[in-house]
Amino acid sequence: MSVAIYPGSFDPMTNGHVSIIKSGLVVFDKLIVAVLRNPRKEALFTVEERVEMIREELGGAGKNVEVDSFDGLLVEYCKKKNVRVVLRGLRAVADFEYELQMANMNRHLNTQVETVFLMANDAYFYVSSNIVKEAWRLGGDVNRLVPKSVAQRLDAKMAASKG
Ligand code: COD
Repeated sequence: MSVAIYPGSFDPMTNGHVSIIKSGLVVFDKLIVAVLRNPRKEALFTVEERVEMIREELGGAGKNVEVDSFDGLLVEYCKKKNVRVVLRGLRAVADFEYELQMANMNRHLNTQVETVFLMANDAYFYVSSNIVKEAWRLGGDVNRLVPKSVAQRLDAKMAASKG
C-alpha cells in the first residue's frame, strides 16, 4: 500500500489543500494529513480545531485519509509513522524556493524521505490560509475558498468577536 504524509499548518484548511488531497489520492492509496503543533506561530484555530475541521471535511474518504498532528521534525514523524514520502502542493513560482529548501533539508536530515509535489488546481492557485484569513478579517466573503466546516467556524468566530 502506498502511503504519503501531507504535512502543513492548515490554519485553516482551504479548498486548495482539499484539491491537493484529492489529487494525492489518485497517486497514493492513503494519505496522512498531519497538522504541525507550532507553539511559536500564532494561529487562528487551535490544532484540535484544525484536526476536527479536516476530519469533518474528509470523513467521507474513510480509511484512505488519516488526520493527525505532530511536533518536532517532520522526518522524525515520518519515521514514527513508517512512511517515506512527503506530499506537498505547488502553487506559483513563489512556493518553489521554500519547498525546494525544505525538501532538501528533509533529505539532509533523513535520506530515506522523499518529497513529491503536486500542482495546485488552477481554481485555487492563488489561495493560501493567510490570504483567506486576511480577507475574512476585513469582512470579505471567503465561503467559496474553504470547506463548509471551515466557513461555519469562521462565521462563528466573527459572530463571537462582534459579541
Ligand atoms: N493549492 C495547492 N497547494 C496548496 C494550496 C493551494 N491553494 N495552499 C497550500 N498548499 C500547499 C502548500 O504549498 C504546502 O505544500 C501544503 O499545502 C501545506 O500548506 P500550509 O501553508 O498549510 O503548511 P506549511 O507550508 O506552513 O507547512 C510547513 C510544515 C509544517 C510542513 C513545516 O514547517 C514542517 O515540516 N515543520 C516541522 C519542522 C521541520 O521538520 N521543518 C523542516 C526542516 S527544518
